[in-house]
Amino acid sequence: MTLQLDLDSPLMQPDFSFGIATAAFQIEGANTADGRCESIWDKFCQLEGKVLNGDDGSMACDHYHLWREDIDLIESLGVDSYRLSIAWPRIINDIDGSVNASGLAFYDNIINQLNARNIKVFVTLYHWDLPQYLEDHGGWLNRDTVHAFVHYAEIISQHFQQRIYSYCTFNEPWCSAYLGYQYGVHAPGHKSRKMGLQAAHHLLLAHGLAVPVIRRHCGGAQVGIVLNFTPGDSASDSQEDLRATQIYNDYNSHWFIQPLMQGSYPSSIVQLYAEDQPVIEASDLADINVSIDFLGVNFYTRAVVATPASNADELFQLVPQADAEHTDIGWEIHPAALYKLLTELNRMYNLPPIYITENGAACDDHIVDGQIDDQQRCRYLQQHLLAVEQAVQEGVVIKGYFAWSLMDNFEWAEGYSKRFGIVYVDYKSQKRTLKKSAHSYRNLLNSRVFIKN
Ligand code: IFM
Repeated sequence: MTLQLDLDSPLMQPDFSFGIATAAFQIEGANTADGRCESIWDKFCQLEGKVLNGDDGSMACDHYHLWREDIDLIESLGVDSYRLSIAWPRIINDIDGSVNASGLAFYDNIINQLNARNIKVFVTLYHWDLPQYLEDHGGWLNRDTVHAFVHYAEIISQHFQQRIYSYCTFNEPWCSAYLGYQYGVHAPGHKSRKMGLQAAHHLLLAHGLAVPVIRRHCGGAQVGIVLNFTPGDSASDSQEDLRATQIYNDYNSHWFIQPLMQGSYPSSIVQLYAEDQPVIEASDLADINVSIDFLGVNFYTRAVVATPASNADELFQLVPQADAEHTDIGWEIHPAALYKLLTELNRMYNLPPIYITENGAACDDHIVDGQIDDQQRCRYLQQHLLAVEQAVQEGVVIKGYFAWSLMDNFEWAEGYSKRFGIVYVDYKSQKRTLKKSAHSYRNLLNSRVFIKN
């Protein structure tokens, strides 16, 4: 299977941007170099049983030292854009808010190189690596963290201005809040719904307060946020399953997008989880509802949802789809859900332009005779590109697509066991080898040249 789109596809036009994405903690390593302070993920990795095989981010892809080669690699793929995150612990390494010049210098090098090569720079300010000194004071449960983030966002936007094409405040606040504070599977590992909802509120508020500050300094660059969606489909047409699915979607999707777009939280969740509601100050929802230039959508899979057994403490349950195809991380492959998600969000909300900021597959890749024939990933990417194309044809404004990820990397609680890269990483030698999907992505992108000229 090769990646292919018709030459007259809206995705093949010059105004549609193709890119590739990474995140700091997942690739950089060097987690004590040049004044970087500890993050919640450094600490979490040290706790027994939290990360598969006891893996950690101390080496990762050693991108901190191999960034020049990695930029060559990115350029060789022919992408228009590169989405990376900046590690807050490299920049503000002390609770007093002081700035670490070496941290800025590291990203200066990368961003200047990308600018010199005409690769648009999409930066995420927060991709989960909270400085541990803030977690020691309550992390995202403490409203002071909101202000610490705004300070950090100001430092970055003042420094980089329009050298960054697109500023994203947060990547997937659902993960930071729910996986980190409600389900305990991500750093910092708390387990309480009330904490999850409070953390979510503070993350959204930090976004809302940071946007005008970034705008003041960024010289007209785009400012937005990235949300992850695993949309729920009802297991049946029964009233009970439909209701459970609505609650699931309100809790997981609309709890995040509704305040951003409409300045309110879903009333179902406010009522159903009344005791767990966050502390919200009078102007918070108006602040969260700030206008943004783009919405990033990360999509991997869907969920099938049913009403739970009567004694369960959740109001919905997920129904495994044993007969469907899954990726190596156990996620169902269901590209139709991406099309449905995009068209539904477009109907429900007055959206800014969308970027698909992450989409990809974890596969059990192996090098055979120097090659990695990742057929499942190629199929996955092709099917999802067609879903995006279909949504655009139906009038959803989508300006770009980023494959996740440039190269295999630290997959959070799964450690290095899951490979999402289109480039294979041998972690012992740090050798990078293009997988078939990378060759195919490059061919697709290069085939656009005929249109552009
Ligand atoms: O690796 C992650 C990434 O950090 C955030 N989005 C989902 C990816 C796959 O789990």
